Amino acid sequence: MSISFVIHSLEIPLVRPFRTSFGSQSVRDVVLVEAVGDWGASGWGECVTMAWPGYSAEYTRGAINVMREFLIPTLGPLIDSSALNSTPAPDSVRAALSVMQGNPMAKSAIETALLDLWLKERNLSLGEFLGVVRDRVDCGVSVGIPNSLEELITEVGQYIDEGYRRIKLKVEPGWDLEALRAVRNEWPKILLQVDANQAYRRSDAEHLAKFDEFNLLLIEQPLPEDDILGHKLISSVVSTPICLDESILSVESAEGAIEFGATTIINIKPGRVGGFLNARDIHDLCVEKSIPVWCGGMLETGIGRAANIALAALPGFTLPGDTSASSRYYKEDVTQPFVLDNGQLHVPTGPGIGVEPIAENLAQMSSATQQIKL
Ligand code: OSB
Ligand code: MG
Repeated sequence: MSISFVIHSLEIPLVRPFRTSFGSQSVRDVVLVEAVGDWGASGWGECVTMAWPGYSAEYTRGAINVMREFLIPTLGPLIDSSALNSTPAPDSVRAALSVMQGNPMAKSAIETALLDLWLKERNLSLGEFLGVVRDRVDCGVSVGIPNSLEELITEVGQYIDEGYRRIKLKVEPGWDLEALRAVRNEWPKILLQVDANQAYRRSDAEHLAKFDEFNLLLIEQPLPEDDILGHKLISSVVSTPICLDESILSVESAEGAIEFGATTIINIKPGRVGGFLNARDIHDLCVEKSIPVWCGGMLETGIGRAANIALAALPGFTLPGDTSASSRYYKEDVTQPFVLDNGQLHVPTGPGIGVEPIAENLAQMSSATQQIKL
């Protein structure tokens, strides 16, 4: 049998610019990986890299390159040896990709495309495969750094009116206490948290302790990715729970950070940890260790979002995720839009990830398409 891959590059304007401590974007450069089986079906995965290495070392053009030159070719023998009309099993795909270091977002996109195809062959949904325990998930929303406090209040007010169950403010030195004070004054009771994307340093511990008065659910990734000791030091000065995002790259790094006392809550993003199998394994570890988890986001289109929502329906995901409706990001999504229903999104139930790109939208948003034959 044979499977070929198509890498679709898309550009989709965001409904508003999204600024974080690592930069700003107004257009999402999306990469969708399509695994095409020779029996006609396709599986889809989204590569969640940004255009530049600001969030992590991976970035879009590098990810496309590593997929084409190394990750897809390394799967050749596995795909060739699979039985007629059958996609290699998810575990074997993960094992084959693991001979290459790093590049978790690129690996995740390929693994998910093959997983989607494998699930479709079995008429199984990703949710059934992962073991979901609910049919809808609580949604939060991540609020970028705006130009003014007035803009912030307007934007947050709009999300609260739409029904979002938790607000996350992006912060950085110079945009933190005032923003928190303004939001807390307006809405004393909402679930509120912040994300610094590594913008502070160990010497900011006393400053971060001032966040405590705002009754936050958590402070996400205040320090650089590799500063595990720093996060432990910060948590001895700050009472608000510290939650790691960028620092958690595997089950082992999760276990290390938990045991060391650097984190008490974890943001799980399938792209950051190299796919849904690793994401599920980190979830299972966190359940065992009584560490609450929530599902992060990377401004995904409906393709990545559909799969994230299934993950977020696992039992350990006890906090609302950054799994927002399509309208939070895009005027038009590449799939049927995900629409908020009383602050929640429904877990897709169709085979595989449960959604497909709408051909017209894909064509219209597409900036380049690369066919890779094994
Ligand atoms: O750190 O969680 C983050 C978006 C891009 C890169 C990193 C992050 C984010 C978000 C938005 O916070 C989450 C989303 O709504 O998809
Ligand atoms: Mg984050």
